[in-house]
Formats: sequence, C-alpha cells, structure tokens
Amino acid sequence: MACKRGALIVLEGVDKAGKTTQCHKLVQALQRSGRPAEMMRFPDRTTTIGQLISAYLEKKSDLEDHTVHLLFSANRWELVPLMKKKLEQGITLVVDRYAFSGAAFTSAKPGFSLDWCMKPDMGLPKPDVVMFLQLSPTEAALRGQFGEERYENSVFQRAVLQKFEQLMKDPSVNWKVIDASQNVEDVHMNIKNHSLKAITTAESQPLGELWQ
Ligand code: FDM
Repeated sequence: MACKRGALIVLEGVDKAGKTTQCHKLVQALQRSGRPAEMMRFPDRTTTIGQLISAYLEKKSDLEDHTVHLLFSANRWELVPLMKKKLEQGITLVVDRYAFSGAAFTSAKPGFSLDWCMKPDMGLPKPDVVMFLQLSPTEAALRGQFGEERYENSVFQRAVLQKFEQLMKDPSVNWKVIDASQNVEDVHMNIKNHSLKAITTAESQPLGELWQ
C-alpha cells in the first residue's frame, strides 16, 4: 500500500510575528512525536534564483519590480518537484512564507494589483493549512527595530498587512489566524493543534492546486 502523504503547512505573517521560531518548534514537536517533518523557507536563498533574490533583499542589487516578483515565484516553482516528492514520501513540510507573502509584498507596491500578483503562483501545491501569525504593527514595533533589508520598515509592513487581510478573505484557502501576541509556548500549542488536524485530513485527501 502506498504511504499516506504528508501535509503542506504554511506559516505566514508580518515581520516580527515569530514565524521562523514557530516553524522550528513545530518541526521539532512533530519529529519528537514520530511524524516525519521538514522545514522549508521562501525565498530559498540557496538556489541560483534564490541568490539573485537575496542580493536584491540585501540591497546589493536593484531589480525591476515585476522581474523580482517573477523570480520569487520561480523560486517556489523550482522547488515543486522536491516538495511533491517529500509529501508523497509521507513527510510533512512546514514552510516559512509561501505565495501569500509573494502576493502581499508585491501588491503593496504602487501600481500592482493583487490579481496580477497572484497569477504566477496559480497551480502551486496548495497548502493544507495556512496559519497567519497576527500581530498589530504597534506590538511588532515593541519587539525591536527592523533590520536593514528591503521592505523592513513599518510603513511598508502596514501596507503588506492590508494585502494579507484581503488574501485571507479567500475561502478556497484553509486560513487559520493565530494570535501571535501570546507567549511563544501558547502560540506553539495553537499552531501544533491546527497542524495535527491538517496532517490527519491530508492523509485522505489528494494535494490540491493553489488559487484554481
Ligand atoms: N518576500 C518573500 C517577497 O517579497 N516575496 C515573496 O514571494 C516572499 C516569499 O522577502 F521581506 C519578502 C518578504 C520578506 C523577504 O525575508 C524575505 P525573510 O526574512 O527571509 O523571511
């Protein structure tokens, strides 16, 4: 009998919401409970495309806005064969940012519609659950200064949050809003509970296609 597929679990949220910490904790908890799990993150800066994106984010290079949007999308597509392989092997993937960051960040720039921004990612493997770590801009500011990378400023982050709120109205995606202002352990328990449900559901459902 073919093994049960793993679940595709995505964590999204504005900067400082604790996505990366929570992804690590979730992978550890799943592994400890005997469920195969691995973490991925987008952008994946290790590939050739990822290196172009990384230089752009570090402000070492400038790229035209449409071009960089398509590179972020290409960086996801280039990893699809690997993602599908792992999911088929029964490995649950915990992903730090996905197409939702792609659409929210670019559409927060002047002259970009959300609709255009979503198009290149249509048909990607559809997450079984997308958890949005919610944190108000005021609380995010209390967690310290932004870094030096592109997009790391509070005005832009507010615009991004509005775009995420629009994306979360889409009922075709299994969104869960997580209160990221709680302490790390409480947020973790909340995320773990949603993830366990998604893993059980994924076992009996084929992998879907995003936004179509
Ligand atoms: N980002 C991330 C995008 O603009 N588009 C995307 O498709 C993705 C996945 O890149 F500012 C932005 C979001 C963030 C930056 O930062 C990546 P981290 O710290 O590596 O998550």
